[in-house]
Amino acid sequence: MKILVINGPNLNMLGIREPEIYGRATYSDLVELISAEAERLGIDVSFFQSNHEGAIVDAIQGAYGTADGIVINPAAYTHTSVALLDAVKAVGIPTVEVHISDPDLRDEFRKISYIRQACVATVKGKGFDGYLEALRILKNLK
Ligand code: CA2
Repeated sequence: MKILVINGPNLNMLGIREPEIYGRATYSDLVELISAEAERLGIDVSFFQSNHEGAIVDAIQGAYGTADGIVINPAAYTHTSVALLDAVKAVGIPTVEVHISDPDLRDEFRKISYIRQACVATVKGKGFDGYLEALRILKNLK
């Protein structure tokens, strides 16, 4: 089983700023944690992070015909991007939306998620463990 893990804008800054919201661990710690769980689950995992909406659309399209599942934290694009919603719908790959924090408990504008309606599940407010839960959700769909 192949899963692509996509992280959106500013998540490359994990561990550098706002530790009170996102913790002290870095993006490479996150990649390491997910890789270890994927190995345990027998999943072939790959990673993509970008600060650019179009690049994320390209990554979702690139998963077509190659990935069995997508885990995506679209970060701020969660709350703005119809393009990401359309891309997930277009490829038809089971996708889990993940958020490190719980956006529903923060600013009003974070309560909207465009991508959510195309996702099989949303995991939020569980820190980095949310990505591991997302892997297990996708594995259990198979
Ligand atoms: O909780 C999440 O995972 C979010 O997707 C993170 C986004 C935010 O816009 C969403 O509402 C919820 C922001 C990611 C920014 O990441 C940073 C990491 C370190 C320092 C500064 C920002």
